[in-house]
Order: sequence, then structure tokens, then C-alpha cells
Amino acid sequence: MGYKIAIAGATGNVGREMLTVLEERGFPAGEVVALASRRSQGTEVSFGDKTLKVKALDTYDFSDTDICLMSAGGSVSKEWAPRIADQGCVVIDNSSAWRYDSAVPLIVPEVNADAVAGFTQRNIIANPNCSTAQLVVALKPLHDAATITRVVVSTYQSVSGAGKEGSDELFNQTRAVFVADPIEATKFTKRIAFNVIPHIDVFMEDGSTKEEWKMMAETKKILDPKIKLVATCVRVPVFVGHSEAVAIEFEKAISADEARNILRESPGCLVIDKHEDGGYITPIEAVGEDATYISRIREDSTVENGLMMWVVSDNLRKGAATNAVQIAELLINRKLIQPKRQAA
Ligand code: 11C
Repeated sequence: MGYKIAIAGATGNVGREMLTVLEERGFPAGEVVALASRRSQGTEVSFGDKTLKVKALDTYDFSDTDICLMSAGGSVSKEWAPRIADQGCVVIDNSSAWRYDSAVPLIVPEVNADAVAGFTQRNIIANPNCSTAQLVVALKPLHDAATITRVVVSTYQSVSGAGKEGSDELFNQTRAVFVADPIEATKFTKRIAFNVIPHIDVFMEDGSTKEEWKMMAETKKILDPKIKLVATCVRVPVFVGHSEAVAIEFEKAISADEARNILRESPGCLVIDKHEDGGYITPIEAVGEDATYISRIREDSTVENGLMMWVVSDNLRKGAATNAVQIAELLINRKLIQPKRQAA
């Protein structure tokens, strides 16, 4: 019969991508239901060659639903994830609402799949921030090989990370520049077209931003609490695809060649690293793909055991939808859940 899956936030960028990824991967779903706020009730979304009519989240009965993939924003998740979970439906939540709760596993399947078993505490599993997901996929194999002690990362994050409003603002401002219309900035704090903005999410007391804090806190929870990490997160005028320049310090020596060979064999990683013009990945080439691409791997001679690299991924896929679907697959493959309707 297959699993009954609900997508909460189905009309958003990530919700739509979740539907695409479920279909593409041949997820064993008997039924897929699209949910959103009452405002979007009746909107149509595509699931393969089917059209789904969006239902209202707040009146939906989850008692025969197996898994809810949720991407409806932090405040909706805070309120609704526990209510859905209490109806025996496992919630895989893409917001930051539950990530730092010690009773909620924060999972990137290539990195900490075993931790998923802890989901039974609350029936909720958290999906990491997009900029963290791609980073830990690339760091994990190197950590296993030479033990990472410190990471310094600078991000180049696309506007789709800020949702549809972010993408619309880049489009409208770019158009306005060419036709000499006034430039309006409502989503971002400064003009994003032909500019970069060193500010994502709210400011913290120490002068860093919440996005930068998330990268540190989530890397510790997913990979290793002993790793020190400092980030500078920057919004760039790119529609889809987050890029990261990463400097890594290790306990043991590791050469660029060793790192390249390890990453070539590692799950989720794709190395494109030719020392020639164009022999590296850019975000445009990562769009629509699930891999974490790694380029520009080189030794950092300014520290004892250091490497530098460039990491790029589609923030809507590995950074959000694909990772969430992979977590659902993990639950099924490890037989941690059974379809309710089959069991009945
Ligand atoms: C951005 N990374 O690019 C953010 C979007 O905590 O899930 C995702 C925020 C989060 O703006």
C-alpha cells in the first residue's frame, strides 16, 4: 500500500521541491497530501504528472499519515510539529524550531544516520540549515581521516534561501536597474542586485548573525561538538545554489591529494577539481542536483595541518528537500516505521 506522506508548506519553494524529489526518487508513497495555510487552500501543486489540491494544515487529521515533511516556517513548526507528532505521524521539520532540542535528532544521512533512532523521543526529526548540510557532507570524510579541529567558512548564499520573496526581490531589482526604475528593497536590508550583503538572519549579541551561529551550533550537533567553527554568511545575487569557501585545520597531516581521493569516494560528494580555467563548480551548475560539489582543494601553508576548499550545492535540494526525503528513506530502510494503513 505504501506510506501516506503529507507535505506541510507545499506551496513554498522547498515544499514544491519536496514533491519533485519524492517523485524523482520513486519514494514508496501510497498517497501524498499537500498542505498549507488556509490562505493557500485550493491552490494546485504538481506531483509528477498529478495535480494536488492544497488542503488546510490546521484542520487536517494526521491520524492515518505516516510522515509529515514540514517546511512552513519556524513559528508554524513550533506550534504544529508536536500536535502532528502526537497523532503518531513522524515530523521531519525543515525549520530551525526543533534543531537545538536535545530530544530531537538533527540529521544529515551521509554524516550521522545512526542518530535518527532518537526520533522516538518526540516523533520529530530536524533538517539542518542549508548552509550547514552541504558543509558537513564535505567535512565528515575529512574529519574521519585526520580529525578536524577548526573551520573558518565564508558563505555566498543565494536569494532562494530567503524564500520566494527573496528571489522576487533579486528579479525585480535587476529589472529595475536595466529600465532605470526606482529600486525597492523590502526583503533584504540593502539592495541585492549587483551587490553582496554580509547579513543573513538576525544579529546576535556578539556581533555575529543567527545564520553564522547556526552553522557553528549545527556542525557541532551533527558532526562533532569538539570542532571549533566560525562563519561569515553573505547573501549574493544568485537565484539558487549556496557556495562556501572553507579553511580547515586538522589534528593530523592530510595532503590535498589525500583529501581529493577521500572525497571522491565519499557519499554525497562530487569532486570537480582540475587546475585549469573552468575546472571547478559554480552554483549555476549545481542547480537541480543533489550532490555536494567540492573544488579548489589545496593545502594551506599558513597553519600546521590546513586545507582550503570550495563547496557548492543546491540549497533547495541537498540543503532542504532532498535531505528531508533522505531522512524519510532512512526511517523506512532501517524499518524504524511501518505504514499505518498496512498495519491496520
Ligand atoms: C538562507 N540558510 O539562506 C537560510 C535559509 O534555518 O532553515 C534557511 C534558514 C533555516 O537564508
